[in-house]
Amino acid sequence: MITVHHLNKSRSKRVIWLLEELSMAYTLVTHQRDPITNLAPESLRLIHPLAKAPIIVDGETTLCESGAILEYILNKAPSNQLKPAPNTTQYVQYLEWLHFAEGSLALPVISTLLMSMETRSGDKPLDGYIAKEIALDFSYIDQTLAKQPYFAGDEFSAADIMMTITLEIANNLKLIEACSNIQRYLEKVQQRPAYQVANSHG
Ligand SMILES: N[C@@H](CCC(=O)N[C@@H](CS)C(=O)NCC(=O)O)C(=O)O
Repeated sequence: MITVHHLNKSRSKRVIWLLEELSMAYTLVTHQRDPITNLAPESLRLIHPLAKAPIIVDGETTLCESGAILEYILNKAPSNQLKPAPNTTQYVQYLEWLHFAEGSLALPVISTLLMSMETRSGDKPLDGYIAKEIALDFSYIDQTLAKQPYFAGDEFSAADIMMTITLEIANNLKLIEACSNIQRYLEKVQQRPAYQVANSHG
């Protein structure tokens, strides 16, 4: 059985959400962030040298990186759910968004989060670059969700799980208040019972 090492308020919500959607059994081990530094505790470093959540352990396998973990779990899932069939247009969209969440969108969003915690004053040379990327990315996302209900088309998929967590961070940072399609989308996916189980773990 898969053990999920969950860190409160982190991307490990993606892994719990996916396992709940697939009704797959798992064991949950929760680690708490340091209340002052907000970093992961030493207990996570004992599981994997990178000490970043999520991490899963499955028999002899230990794996970090949320996108890789989602693909690993989907390959083990008893049915071909939450992933469009290869050689379809939906699959191409699925691949793009599955990787876009961490590959492109996380950089400007997490940089904004870190800069919001910065207490030193002075020039912030990356501001211009980040603002440009934020405007470009969220306009593309909002236009996509104006055309279709989910990232891979008409059906909910694991790409939605990857994207939602980054969109939630952006929403907390008030980066997407004007994006009405993203707002409607978030309200919809947050109603899913599997999401609510994942969210209840903090
Ligand atoms: N790209 C990685 C990012 C992993 C990551 O940065 N995790 C954060 C939580 S969302 C973490 O563990 N932070 C605690 C720390 O850096 O000490 C993924 O998608 O899994």
